[in-house]
Amino acid sequence: MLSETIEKALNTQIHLEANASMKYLAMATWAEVIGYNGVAGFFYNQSEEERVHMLKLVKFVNERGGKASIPSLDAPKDTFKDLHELFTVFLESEEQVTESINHLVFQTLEEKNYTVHNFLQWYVAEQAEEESLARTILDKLKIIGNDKSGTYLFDKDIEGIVAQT
Ligand code: OFO
Repeated sequence: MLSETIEKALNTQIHLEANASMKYLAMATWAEVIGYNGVAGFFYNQSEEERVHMLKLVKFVNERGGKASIPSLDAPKDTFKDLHELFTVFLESEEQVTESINHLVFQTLEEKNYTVHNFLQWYVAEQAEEESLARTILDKLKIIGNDKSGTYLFDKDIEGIVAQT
């Protein structure tokens, strides 16, 4: 069973994951229109992943005797100065999701709800992975700076990251 507090917190998480999916879709669109096809592929992929994260939560809440609430979504930012800003927004979004997951984990410990605690471990690991990926990409972009051929190669390179996921 889910307490009211945990059900509410899980529903907040559903909202965050759904918003992340839309944010990344807007980022994919921005990149695709400019011609960064590798980056667009990366964010289409991320958007899909976030939808899967959301669905996992929806099913879990419903199976545990709660009711998933399907949120209306915020309009995502869809214009970016450059790739550096794009990936900075990505990192910030992931940090926000991590903070929320950590708080949720804390709440499950307070309530001694080990079933939900256990379920959330997958999200804890996923967040660590996503944050470190965002940081690695930002480091690369810092090295590239304004170099045009470096940016071209970066866009090609990132296709490899999509292929691995
Ligand atoms: Fe689901 O928010 Fe990141 O991965």
